[in-house]
Amino acid sequence: MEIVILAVVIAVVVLAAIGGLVIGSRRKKPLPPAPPTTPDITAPPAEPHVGDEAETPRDEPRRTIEEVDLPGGGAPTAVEEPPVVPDLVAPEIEIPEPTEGRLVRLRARLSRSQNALGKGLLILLSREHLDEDTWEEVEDTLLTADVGVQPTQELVERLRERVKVLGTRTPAELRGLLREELLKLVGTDFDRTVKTEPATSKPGIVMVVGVNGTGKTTTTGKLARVLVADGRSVVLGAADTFRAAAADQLQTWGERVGAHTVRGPEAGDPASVAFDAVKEGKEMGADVVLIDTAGRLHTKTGLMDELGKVKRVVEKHAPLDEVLLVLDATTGQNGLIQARVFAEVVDITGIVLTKLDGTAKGGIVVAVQRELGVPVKLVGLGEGADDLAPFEPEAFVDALIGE
Ligand SMILES: Nc1nc2c(ncn2[C@@H]2O[C@H](COP(=O)(O)OP(=O)(O)OP(=O)(O)O)[C@@H](O)[C@H]2O)c(=O)[nH]1
Ligand SMILES: [Mg+2]
Repeated sequence: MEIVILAVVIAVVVLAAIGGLVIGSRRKKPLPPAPPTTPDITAPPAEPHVGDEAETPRDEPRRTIEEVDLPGGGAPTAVEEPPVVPDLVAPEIEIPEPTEGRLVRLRARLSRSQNALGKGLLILLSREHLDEDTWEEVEDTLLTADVGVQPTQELVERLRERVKVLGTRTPAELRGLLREELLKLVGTDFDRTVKTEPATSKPGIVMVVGVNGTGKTTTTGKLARVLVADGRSVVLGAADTFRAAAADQLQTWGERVGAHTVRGPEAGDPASVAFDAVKEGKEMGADVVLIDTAGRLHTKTGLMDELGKVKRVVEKHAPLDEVLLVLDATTGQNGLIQARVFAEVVDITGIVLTKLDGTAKGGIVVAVQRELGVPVKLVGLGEGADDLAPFEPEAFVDALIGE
């Protein structure tokens, strides 16, 4: 009996000792880090409102390991990453899409012109009886799509003749016929390459002009990408000195593809910025200098004179290889008036038609070429960085009349 009592006492003492050890060993461990008391400046002000969850929302920005104060200054076990200093980090250079076949890839963007012009004409020409009313509708369709009066009359005449010769018309025949005639109007003989390679010495010089908001800066930025994609080095000249934001906008485009932007003081002389841009382009051995200019109304003679001066000053370096007039396709006939005045002040060598997505007036391509005798070289088909396509008449007409 005594032995049993003794055994029980020993067992109790042993158990107590083990328990104490365990507790003791727990006490010896450092306390877990106390919840941080410093407020998290990345979190929104923590004002509780009725209905707010008591819990911290799951999507609250997480703190990194470096932000948590560890007791005793113990080094964190995780590998420390170097601190990120945003200002010193070089922007990531983008690789623009290749330019070949862009118009084919982007042809769905022409759907509004396609419905109004291409499909509209095919439906009309497929009617059993092509009476005078129908021909009038054909004419209206072309005029509404901004093809212009003279080209419209020519096309209707040609179509009338050819349909008569054809007699019975299959849809395939009609499509082929319309394709041929539209191609003739758009013109396949123009040289539509954007000239950036001067015969004698680098860099090629391109100036971009047009009225306000047509898409000059965007086009300059997109064109820089096209050139970079083709392996050329580009310097940008921010000769829009009216607004500081204009130079920032251009510089942002440049940084995305690693192109240097030359800018001047706000409200400074645009001609001297353009001159400096070409000078720096030469010094840097750049392939091409693209000069963005401020939007100006063609009716403001002072501003138009200024544009003429920008061109003349740049020409002290070398003749310009391209003067691109940027026209907003949605402005229709008004674009033609602008085109005429700009062509008088600076010799336009190519047209960029922007915003062809979102308009049914694709016929403006025909009208503006007629007006200036200068080819459409590029078309803007969206706000995306690679939504600028070299203009290809075949791909354009195919997009209009559909597959
Ligand atoms: N949908 C569409 N929008 C375009 C296209 N090209 C330009 N834009 C938009 O048109 C707007 C004006 O473009 P900008 O490049 O700033 O025009 P800008 O001619 O430089 O304007 P200013 O310098 O003020 O005269 C921007 O919102 C562009 O994204 C295009 O092809 N399609
Ligand atoms: Mg601009």
